[in-house]
Amino acid sequence: MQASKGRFVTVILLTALLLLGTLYVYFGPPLRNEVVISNHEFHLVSSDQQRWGERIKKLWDYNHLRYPQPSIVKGRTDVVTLTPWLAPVVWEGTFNPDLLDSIYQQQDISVAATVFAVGKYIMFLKNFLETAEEYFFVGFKVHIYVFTDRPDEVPQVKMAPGRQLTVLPVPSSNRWQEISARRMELIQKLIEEKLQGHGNYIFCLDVDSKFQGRWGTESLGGLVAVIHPGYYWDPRSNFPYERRPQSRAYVAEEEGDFYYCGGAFGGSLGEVHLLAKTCRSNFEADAKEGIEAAWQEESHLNRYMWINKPSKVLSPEYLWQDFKSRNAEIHIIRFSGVVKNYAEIRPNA
Ligand code: UD2
Repeated sequence: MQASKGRFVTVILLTALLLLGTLYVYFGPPLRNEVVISNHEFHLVSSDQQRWGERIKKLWDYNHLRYPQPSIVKGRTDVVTLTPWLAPVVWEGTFNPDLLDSIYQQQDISVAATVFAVGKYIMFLKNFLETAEEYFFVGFKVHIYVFTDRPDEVPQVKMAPGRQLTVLPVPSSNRWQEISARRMELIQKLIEEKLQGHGNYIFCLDVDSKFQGRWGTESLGGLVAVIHPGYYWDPRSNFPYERRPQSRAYVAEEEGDFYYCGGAFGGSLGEVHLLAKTCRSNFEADAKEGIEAAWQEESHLNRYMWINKPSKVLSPEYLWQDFKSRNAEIHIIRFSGVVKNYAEIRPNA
């Protein structure tokens, strides 16, 4: 009886010792410096900088490194995924959304979006905002700036924590061309006056559109352009670039890479500021000489992207058109222009 009691106490003591040893190995002071992964880079961190909380977080963070094995010999073969200047072209199936999100979550990024709803275009705003809640940078800090001449008609849309909306009044106009083109000036000013130091990325989007699928961290880059859904099978001589050499938006027949959308573009605040400022000043200099480019700011944007190559190109998944049937290479539609009756909604025909 006495002997079995002694054995029992020994077992208890050994178990407690083993438990303490395990805790010490995981959470005790390290014997040497360690490599930890932070913000996508490897850093040597000295042992005394480590705290308990950080260690637990680190063990947790390693989970983001568990994902399916990537391959360089298997993947999408029906589309081109790199431009000739080696910018990625983003298509469904070319990225791991969870991995990308976990990388950007560690950087605590915030994303601004601009949308213009002037005159009757206010009718598109509700759908735009509601679908953005569902698909646009879900789980990240998002700040949507709505430019409108009808602030009272901005719909109340419930936004998730970390997401917010600011309404900025703008004057009405009798010409849709002017509304569309003035966006560059207002985006330039917004970045200068409100966004410097208050965010990382910005996207500028058409309001007569809706989100239908994930638009997230895979789209982030320095200068980001979206390929227009209407022309990507065409030779560049067919692109609706501005073809008059007098215009600052001019692109010659044998020039140009892709035809990009005016309805969606973005990137870092610095890059988008430069783009908006350049397109605005070229547009205004043209106007002084009595020229308006074929597709207003879209023409100037295309000229800009020809000279200053985008660092990331988004496939037409990122701006499809609802009136078009989906092509075979489009596995998902993320954002699309809704069908609209131009004569009914524009202030001029
Ligand atoms: C294309 C572009 C658009 C712009 C335009 C040329 C796409 C999908 N769309 O579309 O971005 O480059 O050609 O100028 O690439 N707006 C108002 N009120 C108005 C008129 C326009 O708020 O009365 C705003 C609104 O945000 C709209 C945007 O300007 O989404 C562009 O106007 P649009 O949609 O009428 O231009 P559209 O369809 O010709």
